[in-house]
Amino acid sequence: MERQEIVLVGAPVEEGAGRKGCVMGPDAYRTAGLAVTLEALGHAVKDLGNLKPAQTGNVRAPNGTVKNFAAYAGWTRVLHAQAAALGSKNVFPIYLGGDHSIAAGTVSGQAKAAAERNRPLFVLWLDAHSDFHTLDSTASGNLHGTPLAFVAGMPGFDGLLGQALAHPVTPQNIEVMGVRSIDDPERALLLDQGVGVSDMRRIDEEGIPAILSAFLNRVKAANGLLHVSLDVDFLDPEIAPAVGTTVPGGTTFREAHLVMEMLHDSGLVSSLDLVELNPFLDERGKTARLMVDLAGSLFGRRVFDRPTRSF
Ligand code: B3U
Ligand code: MN
Ligand code: MN
Repeated sequence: MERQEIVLVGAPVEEGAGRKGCVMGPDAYRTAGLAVTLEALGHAVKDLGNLKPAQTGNVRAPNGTVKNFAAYAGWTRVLHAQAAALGSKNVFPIYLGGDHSIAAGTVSGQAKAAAERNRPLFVLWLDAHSDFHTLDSTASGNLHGTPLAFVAGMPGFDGLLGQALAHPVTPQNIEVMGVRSIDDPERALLLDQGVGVSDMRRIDEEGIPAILSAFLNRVKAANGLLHVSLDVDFLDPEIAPAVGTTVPGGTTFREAHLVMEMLHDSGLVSSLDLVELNPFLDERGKTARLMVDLAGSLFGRRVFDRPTRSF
């Protein structure tokens, strides 16, 4: 990867999560030194600061279970517009969450920009959960469990943007990796739609390199762009405690860095979400620093230089 123009976009959103605290996420990444880490790797970094949600007037929740639907719509609209604009420029946006509901806007906006450039958008969803609930299937009503279904074009979400999603991500172009908690309706829909799912068993049996290189080869063959959405709970809670929805048995420090290093070497990644960091639950900044460290690996930090491998 050459020198990148990186743009940081803060999305202090916590309404999609079941507990408060993700609102502090963007500032925790700043405190943990995200910009200086990326600059030290030779990149240019511009921080746009934190966005505010769009006014949505009288958007109504589609049912009584979903929580904070108007906030979800307001954030999705502003982030969709921002991501569509950044995706048409020669910059690399990093969206600083905020809970994972921000990805409804970031990914849909990046997909719009990709479509305008006649490139398919692929999505690598690094998460303990698949976040593939529709507004009808969610039992918790926590909307951070729904953004991937929205961006994949599943029905029932028109209230979010106020119109149908014009550029959904093709479900077969999505890979959910690190997953170890899927609810029954999500499982059925993932299977039906042909979404790629590498759960922890598959990671244990096949290993990160085989799974990820196969996916990256598909992105490359399709001349695709790749959005990476990194949920803190992709990582094992022992190394990343600052998240409201810990699930044991997550990826290790070494596996996570390997994912980032392979992504870097592929040269295919064009945008990134860092989501679900809840600094209120952190231990002396350990999780925030790990997330910044992983971003460093994605942007080219390596211990020993050798000619770039292509996957
Ligand atoms: N699938 C559950 C749990 C969950 C999803 N995403 C997160 N948690 N972070 C739900 O509430 O939809
Ligand atoms: Mn998630
Ligand atoms: Mn998760």
